[in-house]
Formats: sequence, C-alpha cells, structure tokens
Amino acid sequence: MASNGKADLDVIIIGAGVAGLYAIYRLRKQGLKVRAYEAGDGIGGTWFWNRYPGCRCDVESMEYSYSFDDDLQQEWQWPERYGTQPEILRYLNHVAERFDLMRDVQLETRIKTATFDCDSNLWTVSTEQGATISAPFCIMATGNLSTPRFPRITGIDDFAGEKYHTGLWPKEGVDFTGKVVGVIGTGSSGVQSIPIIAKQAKHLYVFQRTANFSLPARNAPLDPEKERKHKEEYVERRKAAYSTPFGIAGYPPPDKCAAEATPSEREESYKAKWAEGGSISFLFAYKDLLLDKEANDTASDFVRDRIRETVKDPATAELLCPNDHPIGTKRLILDTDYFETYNRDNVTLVGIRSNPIETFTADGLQLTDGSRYDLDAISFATGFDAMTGAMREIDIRTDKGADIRAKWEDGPRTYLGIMVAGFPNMFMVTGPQSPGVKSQMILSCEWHVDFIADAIAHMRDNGLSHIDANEDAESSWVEHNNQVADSTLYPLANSWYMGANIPGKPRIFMPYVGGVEAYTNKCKDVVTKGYEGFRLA
Ligand code: N01
Repeated sequence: MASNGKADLDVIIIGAGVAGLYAIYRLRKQGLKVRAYEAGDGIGGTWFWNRYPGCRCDVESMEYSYSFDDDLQQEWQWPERYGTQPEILRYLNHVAERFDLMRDVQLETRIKTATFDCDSNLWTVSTEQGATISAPFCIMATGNLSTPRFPRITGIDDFAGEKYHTGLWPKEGVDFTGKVVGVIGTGSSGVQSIPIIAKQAKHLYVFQRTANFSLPARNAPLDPEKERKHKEEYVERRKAAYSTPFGIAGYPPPDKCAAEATPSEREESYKAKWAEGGSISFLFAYKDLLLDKEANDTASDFVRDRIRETVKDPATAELLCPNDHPIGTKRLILDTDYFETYNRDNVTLVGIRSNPIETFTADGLQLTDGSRYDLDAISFATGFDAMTGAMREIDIRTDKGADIRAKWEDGPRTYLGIMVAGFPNMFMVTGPQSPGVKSQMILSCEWHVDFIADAIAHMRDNGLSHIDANEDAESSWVEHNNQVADSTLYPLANSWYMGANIPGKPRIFMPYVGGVEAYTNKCKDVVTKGYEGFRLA
C-alpha cells in the first residue's frame, strides 16, 4: 500500500526506457512507492525495439548517457564514437542492475487505459491482461518514437515473404543472405540499415519516396585521450549542456551568417565539417542555416554536390539528391557508406514519388505503372506515429469527461511538454512542445524527471495533492511554440516533427525549437514563481 493509504502505489510509471528507468531511481530516492509498466519483455524502450542492422545513435556516445551518477559516467566505457544499439541496450541494462531498478519494473505489461477520479484524486490504469493499479500520480514515460507504423497500402497482408519493421526487429536477428530484399523508407532507420542489408542480400531494391540529407558519421573507435579528457570535464560539460541549443556542450555557437562569408570560405567551412562528421557541427556552420532559405541553400547545395560526387550513376545520384526540404528541417541523418552503397551491382534505387506502390502481392509488390518486383523479404523502415502516438494508444481520460484523443484531435496541447490541462497529476517526460527530440534525449529525460520529482516533493511538503496545468498557461505555451517554429525553416519540411508522415494527422510542428537553454530557463522561472501556470490544491 502506498503512503496515502488508498492506492497501490505513489506513482505509476508507464514505460521502462531511458525516462522510466531514471524516474524509478529518482522517485524512489524520495521514499515513494513506484512501479514502471513496460510492454516489452526487456527494458530499454527505443533501444530495446530498434534492433535493425546498423542501428546506432546519432549523438556521440560520450554525450548520450545519464549524468545523475558520477561513478557511473566515469566507469562506463564506450568503445566507439557513436554507440550501437546493442551497446546502448547493454548500458541501460547495466544501469538497471547497478541501481537495483528491476524490482520496480513489470515487463510484458501493456497499459490500455488510464482514468483519473477527481474525488479520490487517483489515477487507475488497466493492463492488457485485465489488472488495475491505482496511484495519485501517473507518469507517461512512453517515448516519442515508440509506435511503429506500416504504410496503409492494399495487399500488405497478402505478401507471403518475410516482413519486418525496423522498429520491431526480431531479437534473433535476420539473415538476408541469398535473398532478394526490398527496403521501403529512407529516413534514419532506412539509411542506417541499407548498407548492411546490401552486403548480405542477393539483390536489394530500395523504394524511395523522398530523398533525405545525410552526412557521414565518421564513426571510429573512441580515442582514449579524448575519452580521458571528456571524463575529466564530465561534470562541467553536463552543466554547460543546459546552456546550449541542443543540450550538448562542446560546439561553439556560430557568430556569422552564411552571407557574411565568401563562397570559397563557405565551401572550406562545409568541407571541414563534412570531414569531421556529425550533424551539430555542420548545422553550426552559420547562425542562419535553419532560419534563412538562401543561407540554407548554400549548405544543401554542398551536400547535393557530395552525393553527385559519390554516386557513379548520374540518374541514381539525381534521385538521391533531396530537393523538397531545406537541410536540417528533417532529422539530419548520419550514415556510414550510405550513398556509396548505390555503386554496388546488387543495389537498385526505385523512385516511388511519382510512381507509388499500388499494391503488395503474394510475391512482392507492384507500382502504379504496373512494374512488379518479386521479393523474398521486405524491411519497412517507414517510421513512427511520433510524439503523440504512444499516448494516443492509451485511452486516457478523467471522470470529468476529459479525453486525450479528443483534446489532441487538432494537434497536441501541453504546458511545457510536461502536463496537459484537464488531466491532473499526470506528467509526461519529453512530451510534445518540449525540446526532447531536438536535444540530447537523455539530458532532457533527466531534466523532466527531476522537474516532476521536485514538483511532487513540493506538493508533499506543502500538504498539496492535486496539480494541473492552467488552460491559459497552456495556450500561451502552445502559441509560443508555434511562433518559435514559424520563425524557422522547420515547418517547410513534411517531417514527422510536423505529423506529416501519418495520413490524416494534424499538421502542427510538435517539438519546441527555442533551444534547451531557453526552455530550461523557462522551467526554472516557473518554479521560482511558485509553479507559475500550474494550479496546485
Ligand atoms: O522514420 P522516418 P525512421 N510509402 O519517418 C517512408 C530517429 N532515429 O524510422 O519521407 C513509401 O524518418 C518515408 O517517406 P517520406 C530519428 O529521430 C534515430 O527512419 O514520408 N514510403 C521515409 O522515407 C529519426 O528521424 C536514429 O516520403 C513511405 C521513411 O519511410 C526517427 O527516429 C536511427 C511510406 C520513414 O522515415 C524516425 O526515423 C533511427 C509509404 N506509404 C531512427 N510511409 C539514430 O539515432 C513512410 N515512408 C541514428
């Protein structure tokens, strides 16, 4: 029985990925009785499900880790510049074991409903198995890219070959040796997996609807000297990260606009950043790359030239050149030998923008012009119902008639990406309208969990039991988000940030792009002013 005597727990946590695990650790330290409910049969969230070949983080491994325990960050050793999925999952399991988190995790338990009762001030969640659990607080640690989506194309169930989704990859792995394989989708998951699948398959067909910008990752074993220095500065670097746009220290912000440099200076600058690898450094070449289309064109043109230089067949190169969005307005991909892969004899790029897939058949698929592709296996790298999908999959409502699906019908509305007005005592970790997906995710998860844990502590210290976001504060925050996004080039892209990848989803720019520094300052200000914009009772 939890401390209020009526409930099973003090806090229900939904999800045991990066956010849920830290929430267990942090809230337990406050003496609270918590439990995380996880649909998977292991912890790790995104890093548990996305086991596709080549899956690797696009944030450098020395950054992409927890900061809450200095011994942990000093002792853990990352072998490479960017962590692979198995390595990151190994790290998360180590954290779970090291801090004895598993005793408060219930695996293989998908939450179907969450209902708030205003009189008893309790959330009750129900599981797919039919059990119910109650607690005064509920935390949605459900992730932003956790609801994989197959395209809605006729005949998809008729395909008799092997069918995979990058976000639901089988644990035992897949051997494509000797097989004719189709990959549909060329976002980060497609771009990372295509070079590896190409090496195994007898033939690989890549079905591309939209060409994407991708930069070389330049992955390599971690330089021991770099690691030593980073670890020496870890504590200060983590602190400094909160005063940066993306939550990562070590990238001096640019002070020049692209037009202030000569064409040859720009070329040199982009060349150096291309050679260095990584996306932040490249996007930090000039301060107006994400604000001004002409400035952005200089960087976009540079990358298109590199694609044409790399890919030998001119028609394939042209098809691979992105031309419908400014660079950086969709997640900028990091790859290893992606464009080079199209020089292999066993790889064919098929453009499906003007000639879409009409139907799947038992043997493969057929395009609108009637051309057919016989395939032994298809890998769907077709993405996720991002940012709102996981919460909308749970039937979240209150006894006063609030319903999250109805409330978000025209797009998500949140206060700080932490609470939704009308849903008391329910918190989100890196919810929509927070910088989450536009930042170093683990840092943002820690920030939000700390904010939530502090709010709960504040309530307990002051004999309060009910917290809700103010409608007005929420509206102002949503308005501010939209204004910030509209002052950038981001809304020009048909990205999952805009909900544009899901047919019928409202077109709203969902992440906060005012930067981590502005956001965390706002949060601090809110707390200093007695939780301004929240109603506590
Ligand atoms: O998904 P996506 P993702 N017919 O939505 C295509 C993170 N991540 O899994 O662009 C044909 O980006 C779709 O085409 P289009 C990262 O934040 C990180 O790759 O809509 N094609 C697109 O090409 C990333 O941004 C890492 O025209 C269809 C692709 O499928 C996010 O996850 C690694 C289609 C989907 O691309 C999502 O990446 C992996 C249809 N009906 C992921 N429907 C790293 O850290 C969709 N597509 C490196």
